[in-house]
Order: sequence, then structure tokens, then C-alpha cells
Amino acid sequence: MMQLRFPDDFVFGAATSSYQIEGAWNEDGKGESIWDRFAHTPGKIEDGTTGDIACDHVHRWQEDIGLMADLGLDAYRFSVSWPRVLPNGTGQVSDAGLAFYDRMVDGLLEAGIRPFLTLYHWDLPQALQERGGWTDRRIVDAFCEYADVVSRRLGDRVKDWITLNEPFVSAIIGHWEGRHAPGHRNEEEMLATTHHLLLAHGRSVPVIRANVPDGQIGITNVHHPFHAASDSEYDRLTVEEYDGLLNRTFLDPLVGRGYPSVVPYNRATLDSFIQPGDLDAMTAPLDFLGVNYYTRRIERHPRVPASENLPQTVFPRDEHTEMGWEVYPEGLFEIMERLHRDYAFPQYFITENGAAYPDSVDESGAVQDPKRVAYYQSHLAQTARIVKSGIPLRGYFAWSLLDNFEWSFGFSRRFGIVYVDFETQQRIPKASYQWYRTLIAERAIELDSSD
Ligand code: IFM
Repeated sequence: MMQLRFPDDFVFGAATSSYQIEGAWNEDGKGESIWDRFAHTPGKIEDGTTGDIACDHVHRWQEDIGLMADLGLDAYRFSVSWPRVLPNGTGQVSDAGLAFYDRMVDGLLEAGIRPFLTLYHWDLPQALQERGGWTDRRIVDAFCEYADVVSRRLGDRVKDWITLNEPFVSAIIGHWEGRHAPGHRNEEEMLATTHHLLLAHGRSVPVIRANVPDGQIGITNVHHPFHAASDSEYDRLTVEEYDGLLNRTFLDPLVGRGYPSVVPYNRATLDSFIQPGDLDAMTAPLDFLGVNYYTRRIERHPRVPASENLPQTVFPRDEHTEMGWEVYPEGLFEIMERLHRDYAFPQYFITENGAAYPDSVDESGAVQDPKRVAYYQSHLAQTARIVKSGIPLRGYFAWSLLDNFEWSFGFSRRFGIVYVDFETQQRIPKASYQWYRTLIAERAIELDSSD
């Protein structure tokens, strides 16, 4: 057994997002979001639920901050709902909407918890969708206006800003695969969305910087290592293309390299959206990169028979979460090393990491989640190794504080370290919460031989 200590200033946090927990979907003048519209459309959400109430966090935020304080969190990552603040996306600002975040931020600071604010975690105002949403270039100005309103109001107290959460998901799952709002399946729309998201990010950085001169600004992407199922040429090319799509498309432009060339989409179409100055705007200097890590991806080209692939694919545990995602903690170290080697951001935060498993309340009223505990143990062991290696990783956020609305899966996937009974809204800290609480208190992790 060996123990690794985390630096005293390492930030331990937990994360959530507005649509997934807030509820109060049409209260106090909040505008409709694309997720309200999507979830209300029959057939879009696997279990037929919506985020109308979700964890009712808008009414229970004090109780939720109480849980965070008990857990000993250094930081809490949440997102602001754009249509709660600007019901029509631009123009009229909702005082009630801003006041909610004002109170919540004050509550966090009183509890000694550092707020990390994400501006966009996928709940676009429906009013903007009606004029083309992310496919329409005017979205860039609208996003900058929104960033200005929020950072002006909260920037005296919120110092850690994330422009976008996982733009890959908004673009590809929302506009190409159609599994997320707005539910479109169109490559050209996906590419316009990609470009406008990255441009909105780049253009909003100086806006936030002007309002929060002592702030730190970053973007959060989901990153996986991609492995080839075999060493066939086809599989290796597939890996390069998907790495291009998921990792490089959303990073290369930020460091001045433009879009990658080996990608599974039509580059000429993407290029048609670029206007003079766009690529420069995307390189606005950042203070950190937020990395969401869940699993790795193993790519197999359809032309290569599975029988040829199998010997090359190593599953050290052969364990998968309820999402069907392989548990592969080594991939966290691998991706962080690669990101730092290829992009050298000044700092990193793991802004999400966690696992969905089916949970239930036992006879004693407790929720035992040993698989989630093992998932956190192995991923935090890798986190400690990353810090020890000298990569400037400054913090880790568990996904998620609460069981919540897992997008197209509705409430059927539980990611929380706190169990939520969605009928009664009772919160029950799970065994993984207790495990994380101990880790935060000790600021050290025991590694066993498998770590
Ligand atoms: O729940 C999501 C979150 O909103 C974004 N990152 C991945 C999580 C798990 O799917």
C-alpha cells in the first residue's frame, strides 16, 4: 500500500448543471429552453420524464449547499440557465432569474465554497432556436450579451468561469445524431454549430475578462483517449478521424492551429462558415482547460472483421457502468498527459468524472454503492498520479453531487453521490459521498497494487 497526498490548495469539488437539477422550468418569468421543448416532445426521453421539477434545486438550494458543506467541498461547479436570466435569449433581463444565482452564490461563499460557473450547459433559450439557434451566426453576439450580463452581476464574487460545457455534445449529439435538443440530424448544421460555439467561446472571453479582471476563465470539453481495436490500417485511420472529431476539433482552434484535417466530416463545409478574424478570436488566452473524463473509446472500422480485432483489445477489468461505458481509469492519466504534451494549457481542472449505477435504498434507509466507490477510488488514484507527475492539475469535480435528469435517459441513470427520491425530493448521501468526504478531509489517497 502506498499513500499519495494532494497539495493543500488542490480543489475538491462536485458538479451539476442547470437543466439537470433546477426544475422551476416556467417560474418567475423564466423563458423556455430547447431542453424544455425537447423533453416535452413525446418519444424523446427514454423514460418519458422531463426536467420540469428535476431535483427542485431552485427551491432547495439551501439544503443542497448544506450537503456540500457537510461533504467538505472546496468548490461547486454549476451552470446558469440562459433563459432564466434572459427569457428571450437577448434583450430583457430577468431580475428574478439573476437574483436566484445571486443568492446561491452568496450562500456558497458563506459556506466557504468556491463557485465555478459554467455559462452554457446546453439549455439554449428556445426563442434563439426559433431563429436558427447555434446554426445562425447571430448566436455569437447573443452569447456575448448573455456572458456580459452574468459576469457583470456575479463577477465580484465568482472568479472561476467556464464558457461552454462539452461543445462536442451540443454540436454532434444535438445536431448530427439528434439524441439531444434540438434533435436535428444534419451534418451542415452540426458544422455550423461547432464553428459558432467555438467562436462564441472565443469572443466571450474578453467580455468576461473585462468584467472580472481577477478571474480565471476556461472551457470544458469531454476528452477520451481513442484506441484502435486492432493494428489494421483501417482501425488506425478510424482512431485518427474520431480523435480529430472529438478531441482536436474542439482544442486545435483554441491554440491557433485551426481545425484538424483528418476528420469524419466534410472539412470544406466547416471551412465555409469561417470568416476573417474568426480563427484569431478563438485563440483568446485561457487560464485553464476543464476536462470531463468518463471512459476511453475503442474504434473498429466496419471493414475489419471483429475476429481480427479481438486479440488487440485489452479490457483490464472488463467492467462497464450503466451507461455501457468501460471503466478505464488509466485513460484519465493517458489523456491528461497527451493534452498537456500537445496543448500545454497553464492549468487543468477535471471538471467532471463519475459513474451511473442502479442504486436503491436498503431497509436501513442507506444507499450502498460499492461500484461507484471503486470507480472514484481508481479515478482519484489516477488524479493523484497526474498531480505527482507535475502536470498542473489544480482540481477535481465529482459528477454529480445529486442524482439528476440524465438528458435523453431521463431519471433512469443515477450519477449522484447523493441519492434523490424524485417523488419526495428526499436527499440521501450514498456510501460514495461518505468515501469522498473522508478523502477530502484527509487530502490523501491509498493506492493499492491495481492503481
Ligand atoms: O450528465 C452529463 C453532463 O451533463 C455532461 N457530461 C456527461 C454527464 C454524464 O453523461
